[in-house]
Amino acid sequence: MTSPDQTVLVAVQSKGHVLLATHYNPDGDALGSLLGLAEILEGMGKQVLRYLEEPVSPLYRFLPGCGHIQTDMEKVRNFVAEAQGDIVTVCLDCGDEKRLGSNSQELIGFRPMMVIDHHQGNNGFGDGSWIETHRSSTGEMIYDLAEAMGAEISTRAAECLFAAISTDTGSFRYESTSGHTFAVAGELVRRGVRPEIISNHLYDNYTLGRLRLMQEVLASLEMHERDRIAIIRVTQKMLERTFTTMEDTEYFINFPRAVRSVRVAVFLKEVAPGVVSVSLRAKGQCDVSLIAAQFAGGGHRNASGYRIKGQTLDAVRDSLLPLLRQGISA
Ligand SMILES: [Mn+2]
Repeated sequence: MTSPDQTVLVAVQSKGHVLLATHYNPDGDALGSLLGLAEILEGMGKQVLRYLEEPVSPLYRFLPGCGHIQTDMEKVRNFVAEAQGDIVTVCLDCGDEKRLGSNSQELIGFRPMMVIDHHQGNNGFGDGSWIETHRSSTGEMIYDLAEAMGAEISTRAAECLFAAISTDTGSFRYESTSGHTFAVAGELVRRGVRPEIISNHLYDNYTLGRLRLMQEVLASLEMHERDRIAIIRVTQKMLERTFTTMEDTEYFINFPRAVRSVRVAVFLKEVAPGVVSVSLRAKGQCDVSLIAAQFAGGGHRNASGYRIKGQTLDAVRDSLLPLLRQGISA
């Protein structure tokens, strides 16, 4: 474990108002870090605004503090104005300023901005940044930030951070899961987290529609390169037929990834008409962050993604396959 960057630490500690933001389409780590840090800062007597571009997906609504999330930029502007300079913006789990979403330009203007993240290829936007790519999750870093500030971590905050770490490590299974990750998780449990309850919410709480959607998505499975590349897809039609949303596809990619022969699993998502989002998950040597970077995307060595407009799912697959072939044979 390393300690938090001093600029980030001092900025967060010294300001009375904190604006928190994360990437669009937030995952468990993004939300858990944001909500956990919000609880910690409020415990220190600070005014906090939890900003998200869109309302929280039902999957994560059990997280403490969800009800305080603001999606209205007007509220953000007022919060900033009322702070009269006694404010810092903290951007969490977001590797790139564009991933802040459709209001990124305006959010970037709320200075000073501090960045706390573990994504490879984070370009260090902001006035101060604390980026450690070997970390399991941003949630783990928030725990260390709280410790460094001498701040109390309530049960509510601990629940948020535990959910963040659990989701970003695939339930403490991925390569980035370190001894320190387990130590932090242990501390969070000591503060009142009940892992079985968090896991119930995260992993045993799905709708029947999601199971039917899974049926359709898994039926789309294609195997390439002697079963080393697995590709699944989801279309808007599938979502309509099963009364589900794109959020219901979370973790689907783990099924093809779990096949013994598979080196890279790909999930093609028609997120809107003419817009394809691509998720890549690798096992072993293939660095899929390099492949995503070729399409202006980003991520980690074993998990990355990108977006393409104006192409069919088949065309996106066809442009990706040659790079994957190279990646798995490198
Ligand atoms: Mn993360």
